[in-house]
Amino acid sequence: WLVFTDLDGTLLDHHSYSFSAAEDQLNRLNQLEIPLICCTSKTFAEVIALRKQLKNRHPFIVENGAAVYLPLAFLPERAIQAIGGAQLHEGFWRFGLTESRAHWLTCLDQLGDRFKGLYSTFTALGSQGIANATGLSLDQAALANQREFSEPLVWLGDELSKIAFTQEMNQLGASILEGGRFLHIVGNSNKGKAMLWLQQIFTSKTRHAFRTIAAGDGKNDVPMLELADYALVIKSPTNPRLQLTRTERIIYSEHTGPKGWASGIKTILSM
Ligand code: 2M8
Ligand code: MG
Ligand code: MG
Repeated sequence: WLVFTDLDGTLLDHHSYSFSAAEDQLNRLNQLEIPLICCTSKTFAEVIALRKQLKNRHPFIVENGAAVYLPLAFLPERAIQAIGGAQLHEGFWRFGLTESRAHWLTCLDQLGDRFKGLYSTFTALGSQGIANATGLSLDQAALANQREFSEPLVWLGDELSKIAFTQEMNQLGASILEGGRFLHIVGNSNKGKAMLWLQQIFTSKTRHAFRTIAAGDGKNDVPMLELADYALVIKSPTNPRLQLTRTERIIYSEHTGPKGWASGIKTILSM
């Protein structure tokens, strides 16, 4: 098994960011030596802080699938070179799968004043604004703003202007993903593509196939929820139930956040 999990609203409570309701199942995954892979909108800096709390040593995926990080000891250096495209970053191998944050900010500039006042980017909000919008502490908000490959923004306009904005950004090569609170400007990366990429790395490392579980609560999780062997759809306190095109091996959690996560993981592992 490999478990790919979203964090906000899934393993972490949407409001308190606590994972305590999932502690028993987290311990169980450890005992069974099942890798828990964070696959999140969060940044490298945020995941590093969370991995310490989770006592997690596995590879992880950040910024909605824009980059995959492998611990240095995960693979020998010749295997890393054979994959290609890795950079050393603070004790990890980083595989960037899309353009930089600066690139997406330039695309926003190219829209000129047309959507002025209809959104506020993380860059414009700054740490204090991000803290206000998310309930994160000022320090945590600063980590959320240390972005490498994507730009989140709060949408302030109506649905129609959001559609127009999305179309114009698409023409500039950007995709718009929806998380629990924000729109995320990214390239053609997503959590599903990054999950398959990393699954392939696990398979070639161990020379055996894995069954995968993907857990998520937001539209940005749909690509991985569609592609995993088992989809664990976590009830969201803010959004309507996610629609998937797959019809089999889906669990819809009864509870939100870590409580729903824990019972869903328990159910799937007993299948
Ligand atoms: C943002 O991500 C969530 C994910 O669903 C959202 O879009 O609401 C990210 O910017 C992340 O870095 C941050 O930690 C999180 C805080 O709620 O919000
Ligand atoms: Mg989420
Ligand atoms: Mg997320």
